[in-house]
Amino acid sequence: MMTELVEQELVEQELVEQGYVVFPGFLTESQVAAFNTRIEELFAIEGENAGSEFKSEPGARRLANMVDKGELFEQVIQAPEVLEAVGIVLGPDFKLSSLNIRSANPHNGSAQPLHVDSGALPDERGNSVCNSVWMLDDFTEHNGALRLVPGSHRWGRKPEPGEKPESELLVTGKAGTVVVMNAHMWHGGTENFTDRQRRAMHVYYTRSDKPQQQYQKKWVRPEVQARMSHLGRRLLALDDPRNDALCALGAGMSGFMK
Ligand SMILES: O=C(O)CCC(=O)C(=O)O
Repeated sequence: MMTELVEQELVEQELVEQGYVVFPGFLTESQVAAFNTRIEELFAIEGENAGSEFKSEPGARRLANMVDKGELFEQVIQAPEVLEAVGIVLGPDFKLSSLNIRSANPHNGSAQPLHVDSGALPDERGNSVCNSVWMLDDFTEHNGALRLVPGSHRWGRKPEPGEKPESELLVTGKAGTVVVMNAHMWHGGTENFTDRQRRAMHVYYTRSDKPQQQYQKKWVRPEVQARMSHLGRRLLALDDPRNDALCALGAGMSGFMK
């Protein structure tokens, strides 16, 4: 009990001060394998249309609208430990913004720019965006691991093009590791210098008064919506007229993709 409390306080401290927390070994090897099998199946089925529900990115394969694409993804958005960490960043009132796959191509020749997700800065109510990056391959120094700038979520501005603070660091880890981050913190994928894909799942949340990046009620098929749990429906904002109105005005912002 005591240990749990201490661990919770550490998670909170890291998220508040550094802007991120790492959960190693969050998924087992067989869970990682199951995600990757389904993801490769989807890349093969969707072909050139892969990711078309959102945006494409040079140097990376992407899939979007993942809640719709297999029961294992319906569970992913509801992971209690991740939701607890997201609540520390966003407060109690949040929803899923999008669930995407990003796979940095072998020898892709460039890094993502440092960015904040959805181009969002904290506002008078505080933080509005929180992302989790689920490693589906080992993230190494050479294969396009996530870079981030600890504490930059408190700087109140976005990075200038090409800006590279000295405090930037690389987050490496084994497949199955999950990084929860305040997505106002400057971050981005790095260049993949290896011969293999580097896959990750991005489970992205936003405060309830902001539009979803992908309007889940539009994209997730009715039969999938119908079998969602109470928590799942709430996270997808399926019964939330305010979300309908917000998304009608404009969903779909990325931090750097056009
Ligand atoms: O996949 C990664 O390592 C980070 C990707 C990212 O920051 C993004 O696509 O917004």
